[in-house]
Amino acid sequence: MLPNPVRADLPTAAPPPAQPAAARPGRRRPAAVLALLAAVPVPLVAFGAAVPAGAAAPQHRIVGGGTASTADHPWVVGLASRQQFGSGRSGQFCGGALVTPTKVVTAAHCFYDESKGVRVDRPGLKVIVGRDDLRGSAGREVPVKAIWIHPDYAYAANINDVAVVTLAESQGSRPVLDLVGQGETEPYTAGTRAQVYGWGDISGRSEYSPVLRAADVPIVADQTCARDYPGGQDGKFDAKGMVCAGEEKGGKDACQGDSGGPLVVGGRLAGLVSWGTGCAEPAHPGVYTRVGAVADAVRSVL
Ligand code: 4AZ
Repeated sequence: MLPNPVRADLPTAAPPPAQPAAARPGRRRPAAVLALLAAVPVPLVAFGAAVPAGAAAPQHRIVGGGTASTADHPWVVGLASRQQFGSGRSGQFCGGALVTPTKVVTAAHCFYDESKGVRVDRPGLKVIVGRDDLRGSAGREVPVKAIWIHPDYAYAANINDVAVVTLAESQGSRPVLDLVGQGETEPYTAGTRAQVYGWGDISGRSEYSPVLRAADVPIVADQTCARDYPGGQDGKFDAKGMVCAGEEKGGKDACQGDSGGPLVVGGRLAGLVSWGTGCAEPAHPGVYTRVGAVADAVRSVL
């Protein structure tokens, strides 16, 4: 799920409107419901704020982990549309990873309307490079030349949720992230430590982080994830093209707004934030596009 677009009747400087937590379905679809709920905008006053000390434990734990820096992880980028999402957080709505000086790998669903399931333009799309704090102007906002969506991307089933964005300006010698190779299985061994990065929701209550965050999450066994997501309301896990990461007890996870962001194993791009039920809930780990399943297709357009 992407942050809600700023409605035309709201000042563009406003952050994405919040949704009532209780009513917000955990999964990023069906989003038609989300669109309706979004009609009651609540300004986010507590941007980046943690739950106050002594407050009752939230139902959805924060993503966990902590703040991170693009100085240490220079390949982490944000996708942004100030026109659509407002300028408060530089227009950020998804994450991605720089894999060559001109190519960013992200999720296909970042370019789909969540309420209709159709391909959409992101007006004035930019890739934000080298900016930890979205309230500032560090780094660059790089214009985009082309967007490739996996030809077999299936929106409703979340299959092949991968896209490649071509930058209009080369990032020169900026370090890039290598991809896990096609058919590799070792990076997906259960229990392997992985790191996920993003500026998404820190609480499951549409509190989008203004600063880059990272969490350390273990790879979940395919058979466990198949049990966690058997299909139906919670969505169906497909080990051919997906991988799960997170503690079975919950507590650390990717969330709304992190979509497309990198899941890194051993210093390589192993997954892309794709979907899941809620955020950081027990027995509902984050589901990622399995890069080892789409690496050849991605490489063909790099
Ligand atoms: C989303 O809505 C989303 N907890 C992303 C990741 C996860 C859930 C939802 C995983 O984009």
